[in-house]
Amino acid sequence: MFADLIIINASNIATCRDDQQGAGIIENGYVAVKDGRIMEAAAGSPSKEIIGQSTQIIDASGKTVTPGLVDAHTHLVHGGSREKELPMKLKGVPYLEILKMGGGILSTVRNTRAASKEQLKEKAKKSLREMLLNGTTTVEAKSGYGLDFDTEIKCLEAAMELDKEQPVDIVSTYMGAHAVPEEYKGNTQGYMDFMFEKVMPYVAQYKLAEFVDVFCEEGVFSPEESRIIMQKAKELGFKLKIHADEIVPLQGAELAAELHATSADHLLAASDEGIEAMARAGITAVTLPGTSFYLMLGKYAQARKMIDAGVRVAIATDYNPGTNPTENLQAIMTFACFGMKLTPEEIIKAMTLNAAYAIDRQHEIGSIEKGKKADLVIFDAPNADYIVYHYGINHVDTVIKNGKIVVKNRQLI
Ligand code: IZC
Ligand code: ZN
Repeated sequence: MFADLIIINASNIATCRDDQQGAGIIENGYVAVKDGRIMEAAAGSPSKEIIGQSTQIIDASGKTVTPGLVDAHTHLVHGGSREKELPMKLKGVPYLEILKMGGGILSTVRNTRAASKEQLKEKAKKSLREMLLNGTTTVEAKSGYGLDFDTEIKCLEAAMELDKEQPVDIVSTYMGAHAVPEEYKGNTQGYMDFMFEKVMPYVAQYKLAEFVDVFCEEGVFSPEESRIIMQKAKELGFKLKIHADEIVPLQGAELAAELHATSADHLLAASDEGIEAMARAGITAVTLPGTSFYLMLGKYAQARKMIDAGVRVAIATDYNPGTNPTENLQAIMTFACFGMKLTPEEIIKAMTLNAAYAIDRQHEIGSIEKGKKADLVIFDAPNADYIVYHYGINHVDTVIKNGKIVVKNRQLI
């Protein structure tokens, strides 16, 4: 059987397979693709038997091949931006204080409500292009800047349409529990009832989201409220995520374990017991070191402790207009390295296979092994260390999505 496409002479191939140490590096090898799937990957050169007349050959001499990057935590669809909050941030006004004053998330809610679906799509499409050029082939996208029925649905529909209109795969999350909207100020219970009665059943019925996420944080949703929201989501058939222990320790990691969430995200203030509970329950930790940097927290999630405890650790951007406005996972690699002291191989695996686990796509994407989707990135870098070390620039040369070249010589095609 002839391959459709073969990447040859790759200096390094990070297979990111579960049964391999580190990132499962193959030196000087090739990757063959057939019908949009990985056919084989090995050291050396492909056998003549799989090279036909129409087999496309890409020479990756001096380059590194990885699975397509998976960004497992973003707030992709939103209106406006928040650069006007920079002076306040520099004066030291805390994030939760800005939110309390009606800024932060609530300012983005006003901009998102005012935008049309087409405007939101146009903005998100720009971000998706940026992501793809930087090597991201699958992205998780949360709603949560509408909060009212029409705007939440508008944002989820925008994500669903974008999934079909451009190459990056989108996995949707309903995050009505991102903040209590101004019209329900002081009436969190009323807002929860509204989500339970009006929004969540609709989102479930029309399959507008696969996950439900909750911002469990002081002054936002308490652990008790978060538990109720997550239980309700579970009853409706959603899989669960939680913004847990980001700023104030509230035993969010323990809650994720108790309710068997797919992932718990942030976790800067997670307790040792919470980490142990996550390991026992098999919850993927999504760490967001770009957010630690951008909020100037001087503190990162204890990724090493989590790994040692047996927790699967993913790394994502948290792309959003407030706490990490970047689509670029490569920049986050360097923060992960210096902030969380992970090795480049651990970081690549955390942004591919482990990130796939965080969105329940581990059987389809995240590693270079026979049968998986042929989502691949060729970095113009001789090894994973180099990508992380030479930071702030884009090393991506070629991106292959479902076996087709979608970025070539750093350009979208
Ligand atoms: O817009 O501030 N943490 N949600 C929870 C965010 C950050 C996004 C935002
Ligand atoms: Zn988030």
